[in-house]
Amino acid sequence: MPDSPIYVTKPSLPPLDELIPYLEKIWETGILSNCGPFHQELESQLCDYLGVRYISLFNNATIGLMLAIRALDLSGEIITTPYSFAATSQSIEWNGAKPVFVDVESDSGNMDPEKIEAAITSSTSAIMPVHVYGQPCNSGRIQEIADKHKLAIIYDAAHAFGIKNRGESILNHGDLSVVSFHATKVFNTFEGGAIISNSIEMKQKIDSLKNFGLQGETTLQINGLNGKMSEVQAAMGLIQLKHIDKAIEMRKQISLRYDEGLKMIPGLTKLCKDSNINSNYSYYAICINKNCKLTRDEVQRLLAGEQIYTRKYFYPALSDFDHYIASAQSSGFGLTKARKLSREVLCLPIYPDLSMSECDQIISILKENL
Ligand code: T4K
Repeated sequence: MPDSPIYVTKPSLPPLDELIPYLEKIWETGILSNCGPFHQELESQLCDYLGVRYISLFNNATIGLMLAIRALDLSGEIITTPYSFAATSQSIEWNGAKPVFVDVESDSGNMDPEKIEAAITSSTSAIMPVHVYGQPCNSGRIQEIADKHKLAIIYDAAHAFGIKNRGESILNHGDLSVVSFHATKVFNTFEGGAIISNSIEMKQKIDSLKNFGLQGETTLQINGLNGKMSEVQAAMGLIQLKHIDKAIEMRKQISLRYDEGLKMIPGLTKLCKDSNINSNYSYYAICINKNCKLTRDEVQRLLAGEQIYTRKYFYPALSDFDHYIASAQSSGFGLTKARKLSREVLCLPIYPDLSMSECDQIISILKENL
């Protein structure tokens, strides 16, 4: 048993003394919020780091998703994935639109592009896929379908900080992408998030929307919200950026250790479609199928008995929540792969401070019992 409990993740925190000069500056200037100097600097540095043109910082990704939908004036039905976190479908509903769930690919957990067209109706305005665990969606195919039917695309890229495919940021795909900087994410600003857009006009619209929809003091362009990131959060982001490459490298080493240690266990596979991307190693998701000695839930209980706390991201599938079940069933789209994954996937602990010996303990418990 480990000396202290191991959770699925633990936030990366920089040395506290690196934050002090930033706090002193904030105290000196009295600028706490409303797109101050740290906020502007973080936007600029993130554009360079991520390889994107325009970024708008947010207080969290959920508000970012809600305002991304508002920025594109979407309504009616939005096609999305049931294999995600509640924020994906909730952001659609907060805009008075209806989430329509289509099934996923079993080897990635991402929306299956070939299921989209059957779900398009005259009310469909957009597609909202999720890059689950940071694995890129098949965005080329999704774009083709969106172009053919004149639909917008918003990527829920909450897990996709820094992911590149053949050297290009996947955050540039679609009309807008929304990334999360929550405490449990690879890059955290305590809470936080951002919308990536492709034009200065769209960035200006989003920046207005997150500031109540105001344009200057006397004009309200549209109903907005308060989605602004504070200066303390932005300062945290500036410091985190100095450490992010090292943090991702440490995650990579843990991921490789799991790959090696878990490869021969019957009925246990890693959920990973594309190993040729620059991953951020944010999640280590395993699939435990019927050929395994124990079920997924039994494996979770076994590890919990050893103070190792895994998570069933994403169980239940969104379409199986009471709130959605009736409409998901009446749509008639089989969601069997999403349901199967939600019953079989377990996310193992992965974070920079997880020691190799703790990682080895987890591997040993699984090898001895499965
Ligand atoms: N879209 C997708 C696809 C998402 O996955 C999410 C969020 C969003 C959109 C929305 O993004 P944000 O609006 O949050 O920016 C967590 C997170 O709260 C949530 O951000 C995340 N996805 C979701 C997948 O997971 P919980 O309920 O699992 O978190 P919690 O509190 O149980 O934390 C897990 C473990 O992490 C704990 O056992 C201990 C550790 N932990 C957590 C926190 C918050 C810490 O050590 N320190 C901490 O401060 O939801």
